[in-house]
Amino acid sequence: MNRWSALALGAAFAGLAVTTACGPQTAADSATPEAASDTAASTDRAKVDPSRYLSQPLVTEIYTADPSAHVWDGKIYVYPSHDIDGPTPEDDLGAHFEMRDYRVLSMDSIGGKVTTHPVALDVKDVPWADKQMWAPDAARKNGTYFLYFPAKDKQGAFRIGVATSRSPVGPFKAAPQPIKGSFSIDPSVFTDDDGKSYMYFGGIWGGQLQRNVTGTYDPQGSKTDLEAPGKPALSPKVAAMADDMMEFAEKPRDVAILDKAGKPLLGGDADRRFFEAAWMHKYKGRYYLSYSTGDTHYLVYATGTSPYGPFTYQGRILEPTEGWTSHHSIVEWDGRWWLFYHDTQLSGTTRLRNVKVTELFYNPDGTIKTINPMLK
Ligand code: FUB
Repeated sequence: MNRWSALALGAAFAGLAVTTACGPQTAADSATPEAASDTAASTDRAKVDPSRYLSQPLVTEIYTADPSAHVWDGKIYVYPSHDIDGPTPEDDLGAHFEMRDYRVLSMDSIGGKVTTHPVALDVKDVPWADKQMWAPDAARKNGTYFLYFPAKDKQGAFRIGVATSRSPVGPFKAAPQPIKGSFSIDPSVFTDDDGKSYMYFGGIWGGQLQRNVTGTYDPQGSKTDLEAPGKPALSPKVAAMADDMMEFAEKPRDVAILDKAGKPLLGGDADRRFFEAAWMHKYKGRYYLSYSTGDTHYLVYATGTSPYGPFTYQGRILEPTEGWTSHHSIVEWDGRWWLFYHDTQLSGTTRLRNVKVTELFYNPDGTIKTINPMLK
C-alpha cells in the first residue's frame, strides 16, 4: 500500500499559528483535556508552512475528518468523523481509525466563526456497535434530524446505524439495531427536489464492500476488492429511504459508473474506480455522484439523469491531499458551491485529520474545475 502522502509530510505541527475562521489560533491555545489526548499521537512535531495549503483547518481543538456539510435554516452544519489517537498500528484495512464518538461543527457563514459542539453520539450509547465510528452524514425531515453512521458490530462487520435528535447538533439517540439490510461504510443521504431521500454507501478494502457481495458478510472474504482487475469494479450502493427515514424502502441497488463509451469502469482502473466516500448533489438538474478513488487518492465525479444512475465518469474534483484518505461533501451556500474535504496539515499523521472548505467552480458545460489542495 502506498503511504507516500502520509510519509511525505512526515512531521506534525507545533505551536503553528493558524488563522482559522475564528481568528489566529494555535494548537496549544485551543487545547482542552480531550484535545490533549487527541494530539498525543503527534510525534516529530515541526513547523509546517500554512501558506503551502489552499485552505486552513476549520477547527484545531479536535481532529476531524470526512466532513458531510448541510445548510439548514441558513446555517452550515458539518458532520465529521472525530479522529483520535488510538493504540492500533496502521494497516491496509484502516484499523487505526478508532473513532468513538461524533461532534458537530456549525457556522453562520463560510469564513466565519466555527463552533465545535459537545459529543453528539458516543459508541457506548449505540447498543449494537462495538467500535470504529467512521464517516457519518445527517438529514432533516419534519423537524427531526437524523445522524447516519457506520460502525463495526460485535462480529466485526460494518453496519450502518441511525440516531435522531430534535437539534441539528444533537445529542442524538441511536436506534437499537442497525438499519436492516445495511452493510459497509460511508453513508450519505441525498434528498431530491421531490422530497424523496436516498442513501448512498459503501467502500472497498477496510470498508468491506467486497465481503458483502452475496448479501451476507463473509469474514473470510477478500481484504481488498474483487481481485479481478479486468472485470467491472465494485459499485457504491443506493437505496431509497422509507418515509420515516429510519429504514431502507428497498433492497440496496448497485450504482453503475460508466466510462464515456458506456462501459463499466473496471476494477483495475484505480485512478477512476469507486473506492469509498460517495456523495450526491444536484446542479442545474443533473445528478453528480462524487467519490474517493482510495489508494490513488483522488476525489472524482460522474454525472447522470437519475439518482439511481447510471453515472458517466467526468473527471477529478480534488487532487491528492496530504494523508492517505480523501473524503468530502459538496453543498451550495449563499448561491456559491463549496467543497468540504480533509487533510493532515495539523498532525502529519493519516489517522489524525482536519476538515477544510474551499469554493468549487463549474465550467459553463457543467463540468467541475479540478482543485489542487496544495499551493506549493
Ligand atoms: O474515517 C474513516 C474512513 O476513512 C472513512 O470512512 C473513509 O471514507 C476514509 O476517509
